[in-house]
Amino acid sequence: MQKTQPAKQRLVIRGDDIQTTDDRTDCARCWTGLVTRGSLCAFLILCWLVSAHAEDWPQFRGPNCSGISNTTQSLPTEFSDTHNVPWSTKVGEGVGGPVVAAGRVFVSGLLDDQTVALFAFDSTTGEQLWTRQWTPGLLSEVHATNSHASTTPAADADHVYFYSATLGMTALNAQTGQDVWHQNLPEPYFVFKWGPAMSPVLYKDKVLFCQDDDLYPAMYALDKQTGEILWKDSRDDMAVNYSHPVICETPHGDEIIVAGTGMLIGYDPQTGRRLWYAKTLLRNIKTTPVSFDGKIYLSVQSGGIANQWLAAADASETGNNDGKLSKEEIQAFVGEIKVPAEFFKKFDRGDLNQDGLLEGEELDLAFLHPDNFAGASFEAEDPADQFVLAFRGGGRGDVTETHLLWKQETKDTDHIVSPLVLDGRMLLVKGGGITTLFDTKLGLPLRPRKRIPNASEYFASPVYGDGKIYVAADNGMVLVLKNDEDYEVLAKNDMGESIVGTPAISDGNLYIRTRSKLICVAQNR
Ligand SMILES: [Ca+2]
Ligand SMILES: [Ca+2]
Repeated sequence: MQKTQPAKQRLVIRGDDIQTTDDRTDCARCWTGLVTRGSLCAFLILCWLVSAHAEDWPQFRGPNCSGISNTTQSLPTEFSDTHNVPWSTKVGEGVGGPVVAAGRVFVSGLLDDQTVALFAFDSTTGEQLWTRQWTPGLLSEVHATNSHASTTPAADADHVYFYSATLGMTALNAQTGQDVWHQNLPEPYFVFKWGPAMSPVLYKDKVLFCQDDDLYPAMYALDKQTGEILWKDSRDDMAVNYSHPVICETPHGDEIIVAGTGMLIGYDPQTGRRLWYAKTLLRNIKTTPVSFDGKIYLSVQSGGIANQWLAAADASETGNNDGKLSKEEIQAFVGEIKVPAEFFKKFDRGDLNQDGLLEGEELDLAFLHPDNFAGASFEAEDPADQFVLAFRGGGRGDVTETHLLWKQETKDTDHIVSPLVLDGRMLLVKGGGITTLFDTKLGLPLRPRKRIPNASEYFASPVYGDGKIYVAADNGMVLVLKNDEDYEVLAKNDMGESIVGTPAISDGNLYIRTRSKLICVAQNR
């Protein structure tokens, strides 16, 4: 049944211009779209992280980026893009997840090559509250899986925080969509087209933002009210990573934990000082750790990454496939946008024999910082190794040995999908639908690997609510697993379109961002 939107006034804001429309059809570019009507561990997640409302999903992967909702309401098992769907709407192309705060749901989208948008909807009715649009300017080519609308906003009852690589960080009034503050941040650069994908994370009075790119990797803490940079940690010792900050509550106070090249780092939230590090990770990490109860759980791999720099440019259509990397090949691979001279300084650093080519060890010398070689050192792990591991927070200095709780070698980590840690179990979902399970006390495998009945790539991370685990796949299926030791598959739901962004859960609703739509799913609707 078609739901008709009331012809009331809505704010439509483009850049700094605020327009008011009497009818959404007046503004085709707003993509207000079609709205249809059809239809135990959670409490361990630190409740103080959820400020405005107990069931908010304020940021990437929800409370503390854990994927775990403490919703007390029933969530649906069987659904589709039309069944058990109270509302759905087109929101442009994108891969960032939706967030929910104080009854509003926010999601970003790319409306065309030069229009990036942020939408605000009433989380129950789907009524569009406002939309903002910006012109992002010159955009680098990104990998087909990524998007120029790749980031997940963060939101509380007052503000929504939106990051875009070319626009920086903006805080908007959650109710009206009007600017509250803007903070310019260095535009990230990713030579191998993985592209930007980092999102803001909220902690008390701060907006945290980590961006490990190929030029100026850094971690920032901004003032929620003003956007002022309260502190910044230059992460020059990092290569490209895509891991979000999480909070660890320790006897010494809260710590901000960020995974990265060669190490896991614990930061002082007030000063940004590095309190501790654990040198156990490999070259790059794209999964986000899970932290609760003073512990941090990680899934890491560098399989295939040892040679990915070569594979990306030398073995591409624009390369000559000779096992060496030249500046010309990198430029040809990047295309028209000139590779920054700053980046080629790294190249020169690695080119030991100064023949203008990187090969073998020179690749690591170029792309890894000389002081942070943990992942590539011959004394350290084999770059192809994969692990699940757990640390205790609260250390100081090098805690590699002292705070490691356990470390388990595995062949079944995924390079993007973050683990779900719940009820003493750590669940991994890997491309192809392979699941593995470890106990969180000792890290021991709980059962042999098992395939869930949906062979697909997986980019979204699993989320939990109401005793069920939702696993969204690139092929548009959402698998629903029962949260017990067997992980029985309760349903396989077809959302009709690829899903890359991690779904959100709030107030008995599941919000699924497919490649072009935001779909609200709820029981018996
Ligand atoms: Ca070559
Ligand atoms: Ca060389």
